[in-house]
Amino acid sequence: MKSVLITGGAGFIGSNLIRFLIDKYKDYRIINYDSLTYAGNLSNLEKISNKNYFFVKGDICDYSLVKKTFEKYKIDTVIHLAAESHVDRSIKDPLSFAQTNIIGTINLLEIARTFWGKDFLNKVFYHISTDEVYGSLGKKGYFSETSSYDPHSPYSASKASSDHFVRSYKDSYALPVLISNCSNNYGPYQFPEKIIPLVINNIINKAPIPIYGKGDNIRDWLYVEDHIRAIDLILHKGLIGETYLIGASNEWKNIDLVKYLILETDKLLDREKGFSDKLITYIKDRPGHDIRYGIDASKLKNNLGWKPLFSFEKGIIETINWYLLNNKWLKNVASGEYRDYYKEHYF
Ligand code: NAD
Ligand code: TDX
Repeated sequence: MKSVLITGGAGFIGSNLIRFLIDKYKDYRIINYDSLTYAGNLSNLEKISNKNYFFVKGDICDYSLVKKTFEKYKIDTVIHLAAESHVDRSIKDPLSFAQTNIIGTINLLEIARTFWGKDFLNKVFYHISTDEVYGSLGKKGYFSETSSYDPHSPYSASKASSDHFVRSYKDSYALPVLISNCSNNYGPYQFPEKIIPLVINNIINKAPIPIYGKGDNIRDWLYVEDHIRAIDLILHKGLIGETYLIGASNEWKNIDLVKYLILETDKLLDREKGFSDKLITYIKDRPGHDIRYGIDASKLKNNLGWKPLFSFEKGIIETINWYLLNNKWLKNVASGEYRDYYKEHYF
């Protein structure tokens, strides 16, 4: 039996990961440690009723609460997802990104190292990171595990720094670590500040769809469930100390992506073809906007046998349908009403 601390488990990827692990590993003890920022929402996990699942409301920067949690649940595995994750917010408020993404990560590393002592047998600290640490590609080439770090936003700089700290704990203390850097995810439970749920939400509400610059920046999209399956594989079969890149070779120009979302969402809403085209609104570009991300995931594919199961067509339809069916969830997180509820219960 493993005792797994998942940080950021109430967020988009974390909640999808917890549901997957609880379903697949009935005997694992899963501890979801999350401070419930605007992006964390326990209704993402409300259908879980499992005696091996525990929630701790706490900040990863809180040394004494993280330490107590390690002691109480005898943590042997950490999957670290908690982060401030939105690039635009990082440009407005870089300090909170440095605090959570850098200091929070060091805090966890230090507690894992001291709590586990010298006995690192069957222990693992798995750090979930992003391809944005590698910066921006031109028309050709792909990121790989040997690409140089070249972050351009406070978000990606803070994630790059956290990656370096994780690696330093491997080299300085022999802490058993794993790192994966994934491309852009999409799917159910993503906060509607990120482009895909934001566009779906604005189509539903007939609101303007903001496109930075000319809309010709490129992102490499992966369905969240394929990311989760990669995390599962890396956790159980990955070589300790290694880094793995995750991506589905699914690059889309932002404007093409938005037009595709409009086409499919209008269809599902029974609107005439092209109805929502008029919502497209070009706005001032994001500062430091990376041109292109593209992943070479051959290490993960060749060494661990991973491959994505969702085509983009299938993943997008699942995603749009989920947001249409869960319009109450969407309205709730977009309005912030759920935060008042949590204030009553947890603050
Ligand atoms: P998210 O913003 O949806 O969720 C982040 C979670 O972390 C929230 O539940 C939030 O409450 C929690 N959190 C934030 N600060 C905290 C703190 N100080 N202490 C405790 N909990 C805190 O993010 P996401 O999209 O699910 O991303 C999860 C991880 O995956 C992040 O580390 C991110 O960098 C990485 N990642 C995301 C993507 C993507 O496309 N979303 C791609 C690659 C990597
Ligand atoms: O309103 C918008 N208009 C727009 O044109 C928003 C929110 C975004 N965009 C563009 C910017 C990007 O080129 O769409 C693209 C995707 O933007 P985001 O959804 O904000 O994602 P990105 O900046 O690529 O970062 C994401 O992917 C990697 C996540 O937020 C990170 O957490 C993850 O690490």
